[in-house]
Amino acid sequence: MAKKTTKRSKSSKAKTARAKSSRAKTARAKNSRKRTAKPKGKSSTPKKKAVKKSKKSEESFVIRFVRNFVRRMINNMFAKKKNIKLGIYGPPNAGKTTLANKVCQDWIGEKMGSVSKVPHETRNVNIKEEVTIKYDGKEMGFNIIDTPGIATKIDYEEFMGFKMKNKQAKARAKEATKGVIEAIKWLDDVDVCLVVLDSTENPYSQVNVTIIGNLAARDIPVLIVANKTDLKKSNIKRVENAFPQYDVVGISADKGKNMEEFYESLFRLI
Ligand SMILES: Nc1nc2c(ncn2[C@@H]2O[C@H](COP(=O)(O)OP(=O)(O)OP(=O)(O)O)[C@@H](O)[C@H]2O)c(=O)[nH]1
Ligand SMILES: [Mg+2]
Repeated sequence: MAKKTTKRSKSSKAKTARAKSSRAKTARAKNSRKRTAKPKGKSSTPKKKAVKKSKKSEESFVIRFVRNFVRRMINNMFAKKKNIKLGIYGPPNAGKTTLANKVCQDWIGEKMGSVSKVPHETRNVNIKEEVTIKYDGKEMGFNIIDTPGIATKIDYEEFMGFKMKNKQAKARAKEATKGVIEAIKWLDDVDVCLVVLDSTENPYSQVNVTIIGNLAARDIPVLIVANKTDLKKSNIKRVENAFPQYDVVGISADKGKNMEEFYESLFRLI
């Protein structure tokens, strides 16, 4: 019995010692945490601390401002200049591609697409990117978008009049129809627009009114180009009277006539 008692008291003594030492450890740890969190000394008075804090935050604000300013400067230096998306719209055969070619030849020395007296020569939207045009000391970058001619009716028999076989004429009509849809879809993506009209023809057509009405509804700035002024039947006044609310410039894209005034009008538009 006595042995048992001694054993129990020994183990309970050991337990008490372990508990004591663990309590001491916890207390030391608490103290050390306290010391780290709140250092004592003269400089720790609340007022001085607040001044230090505000100085620190002022400093970090200045550093942040300078760092962001430098970052913005670097980004601007290397940022790609935004090109203006210039849509070229109009009825078939008005000379849209001839004008696109003239502009590209003037500024990048290359052509954009094929030209033909057969309507609907352009049946896909063609884009020439990053064409820089200069006028009167100013410089602007354009993505030139040449579109298929817009028509309300496409008849394959019309192409057969240009010595095309039935199958070829039907295929062209199908492609031309798709092209019109593609051109209309692209209206969502253009920033400014040239509407090219054949100045020898009646401007009051359903197609012309639909194109210009569509652009007006979308608030897209429009310059009307009365093309083919080299031809005797050309009548710029008639185009101006048909669309009095728009700037009209008369040119011959084919002969390169009045291109200076064209570029001036284009820069005025933007
Ligand atoms: N006389 C004259 N003919 C021109 C002028 N511009 C274009 N043409 C002619 O008009 C025809 C049609 O020219 P395009 O440039 O293919 O016309 P488009 O508007 O692109 O036609 P689509 O692609 O069919 O919609 C071609 O025979 C051109 O040579 C011009 O200023 N004067
Ligand atoms: Mg064309």
